[in-house]
Amino acid sequence: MSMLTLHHLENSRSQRILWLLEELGVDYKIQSYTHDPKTSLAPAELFAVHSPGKSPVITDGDLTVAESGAIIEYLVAKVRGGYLGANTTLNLEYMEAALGKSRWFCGEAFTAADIQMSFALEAAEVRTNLAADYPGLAEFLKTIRAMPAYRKGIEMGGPYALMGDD
Ligand SMILES: N[C@@H](CCC(=O)N[C@@H](CS)C(=O)NCC(=O)O)C(=O)O
Repeated sequence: MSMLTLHHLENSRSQRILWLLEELGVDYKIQSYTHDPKTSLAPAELFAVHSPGKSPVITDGDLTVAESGAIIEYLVAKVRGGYLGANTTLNLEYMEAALGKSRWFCGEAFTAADIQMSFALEAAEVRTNLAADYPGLAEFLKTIRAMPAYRKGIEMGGPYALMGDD
């Protein structure tokens, strides 16, 4: 797939997209355009990329995105989504491996560390397919949810929206 390209018109609001690309550390290339010296409009080459002939415009593979706001949202989602997704996976894999080595997070006995870890896992359960991808972590949640003190805590605190059905 071809590299993300910013179609950049000189002296224009496209400058903000250059700044954002640099902030996000995205790999990109610039296709530069200059204003028509007679009309001050964008050159015909920019109209060929996207018919209104305005900059900024980005192309990313087969996709063309115009309008500054849409471009900003696209770039932020593309980079942050990838970053968060990759880190979530790394952390869940690490926790799954830990529970592969011992019954609880700090060994064979239940400790407060398990209470500390529970929230991240309950949050992950809502956003991932924990049962299929991380069976050890899913089993951990099932086990803690059957513990009397956990259940009493739910009773004391009222409905807990992160919880699964079981
Ligand atoms: N609402 C658009 C406006 C884009 C726009 O008007 N860009 C100007 C440069 S600041 C442009 O391409 N002018 C060239 C022309 O009108 O031919 C956005 O924010 O992306």
